[in-house]
Amino acid sequence: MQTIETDVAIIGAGPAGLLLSHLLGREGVHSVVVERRSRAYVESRIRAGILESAVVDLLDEVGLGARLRDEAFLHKGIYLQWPGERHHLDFVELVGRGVFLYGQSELQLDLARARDEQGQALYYEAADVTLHDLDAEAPSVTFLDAGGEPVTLRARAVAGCDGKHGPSRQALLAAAGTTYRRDYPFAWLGILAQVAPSTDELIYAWHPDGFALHSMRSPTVSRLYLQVDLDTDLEAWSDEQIWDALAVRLGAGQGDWSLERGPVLDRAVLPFASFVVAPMRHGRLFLAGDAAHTVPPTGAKGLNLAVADVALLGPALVAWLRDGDRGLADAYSDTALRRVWRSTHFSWWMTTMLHRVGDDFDAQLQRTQLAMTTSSPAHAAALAESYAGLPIGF
Ligand code: RFL
Ligand code: PHB
Repeated sequence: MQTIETDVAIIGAGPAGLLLSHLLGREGVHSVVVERRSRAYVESRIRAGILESAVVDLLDEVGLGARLRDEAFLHKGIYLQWPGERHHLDFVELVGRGVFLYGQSELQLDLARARDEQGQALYYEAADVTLHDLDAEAPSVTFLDAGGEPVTLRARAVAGCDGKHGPSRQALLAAAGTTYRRDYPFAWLGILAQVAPSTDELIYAWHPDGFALHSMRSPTVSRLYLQVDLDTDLEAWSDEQIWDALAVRLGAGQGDWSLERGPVLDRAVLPFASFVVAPMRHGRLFLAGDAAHTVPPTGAKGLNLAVADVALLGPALVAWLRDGDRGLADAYSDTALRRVWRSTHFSWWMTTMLHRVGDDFDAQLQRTQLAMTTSSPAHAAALAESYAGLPIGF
């Protein structure tokens, strides 16, 4: 049995966990990261695509911006559409800032390289990760390393950055806390396709058949989503059926717009849910990112929220563990939850406005909401302010 002493045991090597270790390392606070999956798996997961400008600024400030600044695409806004109409909302005009298109897998690579450079202690393929003594001065985390050998991390604090399905949230809830939850009666079918995007900025489409989204990853790779039923069998959809449904819902053939098709590189059904755990801290356990909250992807907030949590948690742990000042750590949960609930509300609102639920009354309200949002500068600015994101530390 190997025992390792550290300041912070970080569970999960997703964006939240790796960024936290980076922020702590810059300030001389030691951490060890424990991840269930292999490095190759973590780095190839296809997930979010949109970064808020305050998030990009933050990454830049902490030395992670070089490739991002070079390769990310600035999007001034989005298109909102419904049959027969497409409207562009220009966030830069409306609220003075846009968003950046940069795949989560790219950010994951940047973070991992930065951790390599610092010689970060990081265990991939860890099994049976278990948290202990979270109320005590010296909490610990035990696991089996990739070779099956038992390891104990003795820490001063534990950061649960282990996503929706990790053990940290359960550990917190076993001691305290409440889960607020909303399930949605649909899912997204997402594809990644080897084809140039048919649009310069993202298209969010309301359609009687269901929602569709045209996003992208690069000038040659497109990312598209369709609203589908919860129990959808991925195999029941051929690539051609997916493209046909996307073409109808995105309005191909209306005016002179068409949807280019290409080979499908990846496809998945993404379940939809929203939950928030409060408080985000118990004793010496702090939750950050998807471990503490999950939003439906319609508002492009999941990754941004994970970064924003860690931007608070990093300095809070430094102030406490290095400088002996507990103020920020004690305030962490309340401060983080302000933004979490704002983003949860926005994600719920976008989801509710754009997804078909089969009720004609709802459909009329959605159409009215869309018309209002695209015709009234005040309504448009409200969407833009939330989508482009609040300052870190809001
Ligand atoms: P992550 O990225 O899920 O990382 C958590 C890490 O913890 C590991 N883990 C464990 N490690 C040790 N022991 C255990 N027992 C563990 N259990 C889990 C996991 O393997 C993982 O590496 O959480 P983090 O860092 O908080 O980052 C949050 C973002 O990843 C997330 O909010 C977004 O990607 C959500 N999301 C999307 N957001 C968007 O804004 N737009 C999207 O298009 C979008 N697509 C997605 C998504 C999330 C998905 N998931 C979680 C299923 C697509 C998918 C498939
Ligand atoms: C994506 O590019 O994967 C993406 C973008 C915006 C969203 C959801 C997903 O709202």
